[in-house]
Amino acid sequence: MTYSTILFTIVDAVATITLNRPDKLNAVTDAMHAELRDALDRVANDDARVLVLTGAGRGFCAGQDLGQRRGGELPDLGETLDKLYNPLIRRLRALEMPVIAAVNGVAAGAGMSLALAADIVIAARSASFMQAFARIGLVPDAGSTWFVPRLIGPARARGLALLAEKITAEQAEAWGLIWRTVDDAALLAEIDALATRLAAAPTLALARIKRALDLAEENTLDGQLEQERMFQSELGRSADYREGVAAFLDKRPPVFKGR
Ligand code: LHQ
Repeated sequence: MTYSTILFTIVDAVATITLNRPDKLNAVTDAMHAELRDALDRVANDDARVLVLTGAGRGFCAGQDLGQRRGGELPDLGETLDKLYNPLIRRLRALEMPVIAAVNGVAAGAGMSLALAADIVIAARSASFMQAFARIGLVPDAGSTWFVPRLIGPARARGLALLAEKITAEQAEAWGLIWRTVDDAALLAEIDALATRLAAAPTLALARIKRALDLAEENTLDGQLEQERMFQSELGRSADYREGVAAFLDKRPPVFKGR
């Protein structure tokens, strides 16, 4: 498939998807969804060990492309979510490698949800986040009503969703919505360094960490202790655990294969 709305590369086990409709702040179209599906198939089937998600130009992603939504017959937005957004969010969360969102500019509506679906969110200082949905008469979707209160608590989540105000990257970091804010000029280098580091990490363990933390959102302590036991049994038999222990005892850096 040739892409017209995203850019996609895999270099040295680092997969990068760049949303690429800069004139529209990378608002998401049906065509972009199709290209994202195709790219994510390639990420899962290739030798990628980390995925970076970012945007071209001055925005990260302005959510659903509203240009596709003016007039005409009223679409069933539930169907749009069911067919396009929900599978995308589920897929990113389930991806068996870390996903980094490099938020280079505004992340609004479902664009903010997309960023928050990542495991590690790093934003440029000039970037911003907006639960834009209420401005057009909608409820936060694509996971935002799940992600936001868990990350920053119910009081702030309600304020953000009901008032639909933009917050700065620094505010997002201070509230614990994202991992870190960096200077605009440093974003690329920071993301490169982090992606390179994660591409050399014990990928299977990172995949199980993601899953364990997701399961913990619903589990009792008892259930979670059992879950940890099962994952640890599996990882205890992995090549990377063997290598990690050997490298520690040999006082040398480990060489993980991701298995
Ligand atoms: C856009 C968009 C956009 C098209 C900027 N579409 N063109 C909804 C429905 C279906 C099911 C699934 O779920 C969803 C979830 C959603 O995502 S709903 C929320 C959709 N997003 C929004 O409501 C955000 C709309 N955008 C904005 O409020 C502003 O553009 C923000 C605050 C993001 C940025 O403001 P500025 O920096 O002032 O930029 P701008 O407004 O001038 O935008 C630049 C261009 O991008 C402009 O185009 P133009 O041709 O006039 O230069 C905008 O029209 C276009 N654009 N967002 N979502």
